[in-house]
Amino acid sequence: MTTMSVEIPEAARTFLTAAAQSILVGAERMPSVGGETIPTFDPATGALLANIAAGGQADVDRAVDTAHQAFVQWRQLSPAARGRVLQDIADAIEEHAEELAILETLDNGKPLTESTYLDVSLSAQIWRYFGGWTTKLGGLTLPVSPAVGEALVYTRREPLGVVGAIVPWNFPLMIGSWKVAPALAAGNTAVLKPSEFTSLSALRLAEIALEAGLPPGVLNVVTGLGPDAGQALIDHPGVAKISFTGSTATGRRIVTASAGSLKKLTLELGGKSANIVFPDADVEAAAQGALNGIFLNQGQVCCAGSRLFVHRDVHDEVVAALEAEAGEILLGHGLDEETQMGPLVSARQLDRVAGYVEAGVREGATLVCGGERPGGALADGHFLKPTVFTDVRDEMSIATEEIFGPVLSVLTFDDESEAVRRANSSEYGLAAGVWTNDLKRAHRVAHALEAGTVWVNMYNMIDPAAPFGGYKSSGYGRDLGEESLLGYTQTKSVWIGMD
Ligand code: TXE
Repeated sequence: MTTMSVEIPEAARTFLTAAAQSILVGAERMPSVGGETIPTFDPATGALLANIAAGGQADVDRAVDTAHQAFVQWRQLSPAARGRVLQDIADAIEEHAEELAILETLDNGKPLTESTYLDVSLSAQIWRYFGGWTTKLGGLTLPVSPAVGEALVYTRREPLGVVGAIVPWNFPLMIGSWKVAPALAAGNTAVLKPSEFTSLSALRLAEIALEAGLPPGVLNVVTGLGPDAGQALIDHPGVAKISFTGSTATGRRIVTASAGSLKKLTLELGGKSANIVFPDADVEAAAQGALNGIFLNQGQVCCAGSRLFVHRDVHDEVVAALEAEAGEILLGHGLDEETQMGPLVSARQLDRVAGYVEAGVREGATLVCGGERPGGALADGHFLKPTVFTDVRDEMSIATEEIFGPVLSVLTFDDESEAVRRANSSEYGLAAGVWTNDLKRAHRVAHALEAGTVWVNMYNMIDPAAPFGGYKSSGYGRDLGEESLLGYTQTKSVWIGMD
């Protein structure tokens, strides 16, 4: 087990000292109108990292007004010019990669290698990808058949106005980017509300975007608690769309709040994704994929492969590999280069996950490894050892509810149709994994699974071009890809009389 060994750079220290001014409206950083702050902690040590502004209704009003003013010009900028700004932001993220990765690791706890090669790297790719779309977002000419005379009909993809992006704490920079970049590419302006647990990288991103040439007011950031700043954003009549990633409970609240104003919504909610290992798979690769599928980001991943269905014939082999490897994962401060797994984001999340471990034992599952907190130098952080349960039954809470932590439930199956049926029996449908060397089975099962993403012989892959989102209670609408871009537009049909 490791402790922090990487020095926090001067730029990041200065940024943290000024974090109380974490509301960014136009080109200005400011404290909240009410002057209140919320502490944010290093989850690896429990030490106070910074105080951020606790924004509320007045702050959201100011940000939405500013975003409306900026919308007038931003939507009229030529597509090429808009795309250029987004691509310059991508370059700037890469130039500031080290600083952004360190902030993300300090605030969220994840290992620096993950912040660097996943969060920051993908964020830059996302801005570049959507920057490329601005010049390709065209309409159609349509072959209409009017009863009288002739007409030319064409469609335009127009922006919605001000978009509210509400994001969680597990991938703050990346999820913030994958909501804001397509919104801006389509000509909208945005107010971003990061999670109160991890607001720093969103604020720094917005500053970097301004320095890279984004006109003031196009992207505003309001930090604060969900029931205050978040609720004010979802209730605001001037917000045309809410794009949200977070818990199913908050998602439902957003649907209710949007009923009056009929805001458009994209909701990416929880998951309980099935990862299925067939007996014809490369078992070693499957075990490795299962580990990656559950322990990435300490299991705080909406598409985590938290239900591992293993065919009875290869069950013992897979479980032996999981047990051996999980025990070797090095826990530590994310800023230590040797760390492979960091702490959970907060004491609340640790309690929640520990509660599920207790429930698993109580309900009769076998705890193969983990389940406890490490002591020594890590005792003050929100750490939990990588945990694997076997003998899990479908109805147990660890097989049905989203745990959002490093806890894997292994279930056994005997045939393909049974595996598909049980995988689909969840209320969620965000993602799934299939491990097989049988080509026909790979496609057959991928088509039968009720999930927005299916990975075959791989897991947890994300790309700016590939839509990401859920079936069933995992939400609706899609992030990423062309589909997400279209979700930030509305279609207008223009009729021209030709007689
Ligand atoms: O989520 P919340 P929490 C799941 C995961 C986790 C659980 C609770 O199972 O254990 O949710 O996490 C903002 N109006 N996921 O409580 O509250 C909030 O400030 C408007 C899965 O942190 O949904 C934050 O910015 N906004 C998920 C964002 O919503 C409100 C990722 C998400 O927080 C609000 C995170 C309100 N009334 C948690 N209340 C995933 N799908 O990846 C809160 N918020």
